[in-house]
Amino acid sequence: MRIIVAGGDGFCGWPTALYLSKQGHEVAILDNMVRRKIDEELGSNSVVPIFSLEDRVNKWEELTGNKIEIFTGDLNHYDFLSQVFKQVEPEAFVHFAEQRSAPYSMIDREHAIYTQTNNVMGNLNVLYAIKEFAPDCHLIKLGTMGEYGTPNIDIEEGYIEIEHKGRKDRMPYPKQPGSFYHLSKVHDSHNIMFACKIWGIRATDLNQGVVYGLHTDETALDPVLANRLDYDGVFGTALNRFLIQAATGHDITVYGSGGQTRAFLNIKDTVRCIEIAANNPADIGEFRVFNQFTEYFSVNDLAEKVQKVSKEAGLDVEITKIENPRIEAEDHYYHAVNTKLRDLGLEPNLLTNEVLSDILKAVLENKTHVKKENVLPSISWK
Ligand code: NAD
Ligand code: USQ
Repeated sequence: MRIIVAGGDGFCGWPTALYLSKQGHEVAILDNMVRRKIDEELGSNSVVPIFSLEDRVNKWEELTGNKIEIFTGDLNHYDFLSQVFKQVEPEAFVHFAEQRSAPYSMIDREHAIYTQTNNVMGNLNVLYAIKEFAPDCHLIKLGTMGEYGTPNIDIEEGYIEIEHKGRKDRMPYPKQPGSFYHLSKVHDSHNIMFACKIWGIRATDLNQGVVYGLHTDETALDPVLANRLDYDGVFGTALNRFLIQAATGHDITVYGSGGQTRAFLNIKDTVRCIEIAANNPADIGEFRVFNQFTEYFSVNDLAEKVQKVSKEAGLDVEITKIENPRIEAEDHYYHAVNTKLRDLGLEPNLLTNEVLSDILKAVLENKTHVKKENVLPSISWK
């Protein structure tokens, strides 16, 4: 299959591009490198040093004989995007290319506007490009479990049957997101659903949970193929951050009381979920939604797991509850459905102590790259 991986230089996109290439697909990466520029803006970095995209792709070809073409440019430049579509004639378009940090979107007005413009307009351009140049192309779009928020009822996969005043309908599941970033994903979902309805586009919205881990079998082949690993208070995500904090002797930073529960998955399952979606495309005109996670945990559960594994590795790690910089429920019901990807063959990599120890080991090898001043959260929702 000819597949474009947009955002293929990022944390989820790079291992996905390699995995799809290994399965024999013809993969092209589209990326405008903005994530690397945001590191400069924030004075931050990946814990694991990452090589240029050209170096990464050349090393992959040297090791496997597989070519990955690079298109450097912005989804918001429609002429550029049109050229890529005309040249590649994609059968699937995997869309990771968005500003994905909730705290970054909450810095100030400019960052909120950048996030929503970049994400919502970029996605709209992709929809138009599919309509104009590749109407049969399957859009595989990364959404997020955070679109749903934390309702006091079970979270279904995209849709809910509602009975109201004696009548029934299948409606999009209500969305109550918790940041301007998460809201951008809700806006994307609405635009995709509408485009499927009016133009007959086929799309899968993958509402992904928080991703942890760093290596996949492919990125572990050579240091030049290493994946990025964020730890700072802006782009670092809960479990990865806790492991890096443990490795560097920093207290584990639980925000508020720590009862916040979120859905999680290993990066090794992210790449597999994308393959499953690509191999089982949505029908023409179908807007399909999968909840892409394998387990859920409270922030306290995660902190305790990391503390336990770290103690076994001889590290003395404390858990500190700090004032929550976000506005979010800290004590809530959480039960989300995730059967669709399982039904299509996903076999989850669960969060065992062994998995935690492996990530911790990789982090310990790179801990000197952590800039300690970036570890505490600096952005408030208020
Ligand atoms: P990332 O920031 O590491 O990667 C995103 C990539 O997209 C970067 O390489 C960036 O340069 C590129 N990009 C951004 N805007 C672009 C544009 N307009 N044109 C071209 N390229 C652009 O993020 P990630 O962690 O790999 O996340 C990828 C996707 O998965 C995002 O859409 C995110 O919302 C979603 N997601 C991520 C997680 C997670 O825990 N990391 C969880 C759920 C969903
Ligand atoms: N948290 C802490 N301490 C920390 C960091 C986070 O207690 O040091 C808490 C947060 O308050 C929040 C939870 O952990 O309750 C998750 O925060 P996070 O930073 O790990 O994840 P989030 O901001 O939700 O965003 C990440 C990705 C985003 C993706 C989302 C999936 O950055 O791209 O969409 O996870 S989800 O959470 O399912 O929406």
